[in-house]
Amino acid sequence: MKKYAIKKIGIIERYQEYLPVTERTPIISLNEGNTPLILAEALPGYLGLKNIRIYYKFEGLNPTGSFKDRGMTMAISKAMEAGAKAVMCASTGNTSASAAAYASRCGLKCFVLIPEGKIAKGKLIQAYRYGAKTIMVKGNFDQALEMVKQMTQDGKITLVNSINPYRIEGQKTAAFEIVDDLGDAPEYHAIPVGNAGNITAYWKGYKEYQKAGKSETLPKMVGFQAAGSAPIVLGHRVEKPETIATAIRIGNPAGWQSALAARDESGGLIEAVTDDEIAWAYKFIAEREGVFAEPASAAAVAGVIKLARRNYFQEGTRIVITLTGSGLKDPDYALSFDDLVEVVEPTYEAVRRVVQP
Ligand code: AN7
Repeated sequence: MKKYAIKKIGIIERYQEYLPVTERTPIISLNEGNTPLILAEALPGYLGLKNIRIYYKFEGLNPTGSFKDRGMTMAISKAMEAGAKAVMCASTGNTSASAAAYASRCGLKCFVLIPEGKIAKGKLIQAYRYGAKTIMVKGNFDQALEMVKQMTQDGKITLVNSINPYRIEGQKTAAFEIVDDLGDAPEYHAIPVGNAGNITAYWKGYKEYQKAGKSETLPKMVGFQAAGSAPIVLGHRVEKPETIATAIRIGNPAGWQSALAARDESGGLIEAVTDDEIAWAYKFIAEREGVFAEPASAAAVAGVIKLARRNYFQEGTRIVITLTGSGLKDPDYALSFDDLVEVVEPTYEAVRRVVQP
């Protein structure tokens, strides 16, 4: 058997010519990126879509289990280059997990502000165990972000939320990977929208890659918010955002304007999906596709289902759905569906009764 050298590189090394890095930038990486584009086997048939291929860009397979690692390798590397000693973010969970991990790798102090009681347990565990100072605020993400902006204003602590432009730079590489895999951009790109950094990043990535001659076309960006946290759809701030998809429980997104630009320049849309629609999509992709993503990610799947039902997608096209985070992040939500669970006595007869091949 032929032996291959094991060399797995992160997004900065892979795409450095498209990123604001120099020889002086220390690369703080956990080999993020290079995530699979998984062909949907069940969803097109279920929706009665003929001649349309759907792919899941499964970002749950990044080192900390979400797409945030792409932006964080950039933000932390640039912070180190600038001589930072500490970083800080507000988070619905995934940003804090990622910031904590990358900061620990290079000895930076890390402070995270999270809404008390409203972040998924897996993410909370990560912030703790990667060693971040974890501060729970008795409020929501929007309030936490406001605090972080004030705390980092004097420049002593570096802000690593997606208003840090290096975050967007790193995250745009997901679009590059999709074009590299498909040979061109897909016709549609579906994505959940929370603070609206990622939709901004993908659109930037697709545009830059087209300019570089790597793709001929650009996708329509179709973004989805949770109905109880849908400021962009409603056209006004939501003071008390609510949704079971806690990752996108955000009422005043920092990337609001750039999300509108992505929507309008691409000829796409941003719509809302209900928690029931999210729950249905969440179960479908796990139970029928073997892909376990968190509820916020399922919002994009729910959105594609909704659009397909009104014949939005043209035949002969490709849809890429970004599944932003791993299903393992939110065990409480996963266990809230007990429809497949049976508790039995430890006897052959009892087990036999519930095992019907
Ligand atoms: C799984 O971690 O905002 O629209 O603080 O964790 O770029 O905000 C997370 C957002 C989608 C929305 N899916 O992305 C945070 C945070 C998952 C997420 C989003 C988030 P943006």
